[in-house]
Amino acid sequence: MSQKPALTLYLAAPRGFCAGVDRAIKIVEMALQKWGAPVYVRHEIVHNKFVVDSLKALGAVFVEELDDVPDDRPVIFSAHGVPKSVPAAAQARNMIWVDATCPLVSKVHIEAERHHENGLQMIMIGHAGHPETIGTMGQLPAGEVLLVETVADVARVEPRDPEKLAFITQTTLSVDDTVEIVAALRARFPAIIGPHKEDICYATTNRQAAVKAIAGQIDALLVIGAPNSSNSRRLVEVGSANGCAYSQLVQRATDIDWRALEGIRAVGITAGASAPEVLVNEVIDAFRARFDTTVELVETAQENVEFKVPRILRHAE
Ligand code: 2E4
Ligand code: SF4
Repeated sequence: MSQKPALTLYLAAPRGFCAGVDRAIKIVEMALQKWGAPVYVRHEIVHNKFVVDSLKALGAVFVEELDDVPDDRPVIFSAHGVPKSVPAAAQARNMIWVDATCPLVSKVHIEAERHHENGLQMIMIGHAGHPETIGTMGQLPAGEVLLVETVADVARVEPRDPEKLAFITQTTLSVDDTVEIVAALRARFPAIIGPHKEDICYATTNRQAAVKAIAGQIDALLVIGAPNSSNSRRLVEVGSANGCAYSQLVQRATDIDWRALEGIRAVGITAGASAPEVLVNEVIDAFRARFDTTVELVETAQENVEFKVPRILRHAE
């Protein structure tokens, strides 16, 4: 008989890679096939060290600025999006560039432009300094997009004309926190125009809903993801806010604090949109080594979204 303590792992679904991440990684792999190494990538293609290291091994070179890329090598822009100035600079240098911005982020860029053409100033709900926020704000001239991060920020923001305003959001925000920020915006600026709810994407929404479904029945939640991954960090917050006090971000199995899990009987596992399934399996295996583990899948939605890679990388049909 097994001497290991019994433990149930509730495996959230959907979890892990979304369509935008799948596409972005595929773009780097296909670019390496088409042009050979090195292919440069501006910023981590997605916020995951394991993914980045795997692509480095194939010949991708990751840099933070376009200035760090030689004129004669292809460059890929990360899934988070880039300010307009970046492709413009690549064009001016006659570089080959491929935009791996998730189409759902590009959709927000287009929304911002459309509002701007209609004479509206924008309020963006997002996290300061995050590459997606920088990229989206960088679609319009300076001063045309004002950033709010919290309900308190809404009281402080000073638009040019409260009658000519629209709002947009980052795609990876907390659904629940954003409801409150949008309500505060609508209360202070009744004329504000916006999307039906916000611009949070399907993958963010589904992963948060799956965590909510398990949070009440677990003693601990482990979110596999990176510290710089916004959507992964939001999953940790959703766990804590919905009844699981011990919610932790782990990059992989070696990050698990086993002493903190002593005596625990039910653990939830999920993964951010940039975290590969091999790391989920690694974590499950680490549990199996220490506990008599039963895995229960808790599936709250099914996803079948797929995005095409840019034409420049498609094989002749
Ligand atoms: C682009 C947009 O934005 P976040 O920090 O969550 O990015 P990450 O790379 O972790 O996830 C993929 C992604 C990329 C999400 N939204
Ligand atoms: Fe696109 Fe959403 Fe995935 Fe971000 S989390 S890459 S917006 S599908």
